[in-house]
Amino acid sequence: MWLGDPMRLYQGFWCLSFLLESVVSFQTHFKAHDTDILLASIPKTGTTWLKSLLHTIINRQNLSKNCSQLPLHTITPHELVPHLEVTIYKTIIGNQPDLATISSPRLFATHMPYSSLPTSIKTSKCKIIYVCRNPFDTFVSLWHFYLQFEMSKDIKPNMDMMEEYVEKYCMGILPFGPLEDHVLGYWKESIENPQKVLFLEYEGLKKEPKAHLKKLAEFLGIPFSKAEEEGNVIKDIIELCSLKNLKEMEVNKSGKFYPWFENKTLFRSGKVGDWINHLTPTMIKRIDAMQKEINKAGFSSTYYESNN
Ligand code: PAP
Repeated sequence: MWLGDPMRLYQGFWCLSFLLESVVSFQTHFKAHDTDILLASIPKTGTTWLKSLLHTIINRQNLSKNCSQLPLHTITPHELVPHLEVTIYKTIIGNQPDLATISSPRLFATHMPYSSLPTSIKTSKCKIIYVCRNPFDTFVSLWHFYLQFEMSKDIKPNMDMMEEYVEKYCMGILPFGPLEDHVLGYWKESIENPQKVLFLEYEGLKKEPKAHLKKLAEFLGIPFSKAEEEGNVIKDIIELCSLKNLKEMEVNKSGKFYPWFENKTLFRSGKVGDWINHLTPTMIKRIDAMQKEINKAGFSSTYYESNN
């Protein structure tokens, strides 16, 4: 269970039970195109932000339009860049979704670990962007988010319970976890196959947004022109997709794109290092030990270090 939500161990990862059928359907039926772009992440590591950025970078010719006509103003980032297992194959269970009519590049997202992606994603030339986040803030974000989940509404959290969940998290028992396998799977692929997988860090995007946007656009084969770089295009994209801006948009303030939670739940503080205000020294020590294991297995972050 993850805060009221049953999970099943499937192909070595913890799958929320209500998504199992759609996960299998996605694995069985999805056929990647060479031009597809896939955003991959474990929940709460920057998915919504990257969805907004990717959609805006790809459709940046729209930036010259009146600002209120931009799709992000009326459509949630999660509808603009749908999750394959959470949205596309979930709503159409039993039927084949017609993905052929979507114009290219098709932009999708997934929370699945690399090892469980459908073969056609791995064998085609489609591109994968992976975003990870420091494990402390990721836990705090997960904790806050799931307590607002429909299925968790009767749970009264306390410190003992939070400690129990830190332990679960560090043992790999979290939606789409273990975290270690998730990060390492995409990390290794990004090292072996850098044309295929671009590995990004939430903290890096916060610290050096312009450099990251340039890297993203280059990776996608649509680099910013000299005129765009010298003008306001990159700055405008960063501004449009900022947490402050998205949080204020009516479409994100109200309503439910997913039946399980309100859109506004996806926009909280977005602060790097906010974990210090929520975790006890024991919890910090435990998560730090997990991070050290991830580092030992070959991943090293450019933007944060182990605390001890
Ligand atoms: P998901 O995987 O369920 O879609 P995801 O978007 O990855 O969730 O995570 C939400 C986190 O990203 C929240 O972090 P917090 O709990 O620490 O505050 C949310 O605030 C943050 N977030 C959402 N949009 C943005 C954005 N535009 N810029 C930076 N952070 C953002």
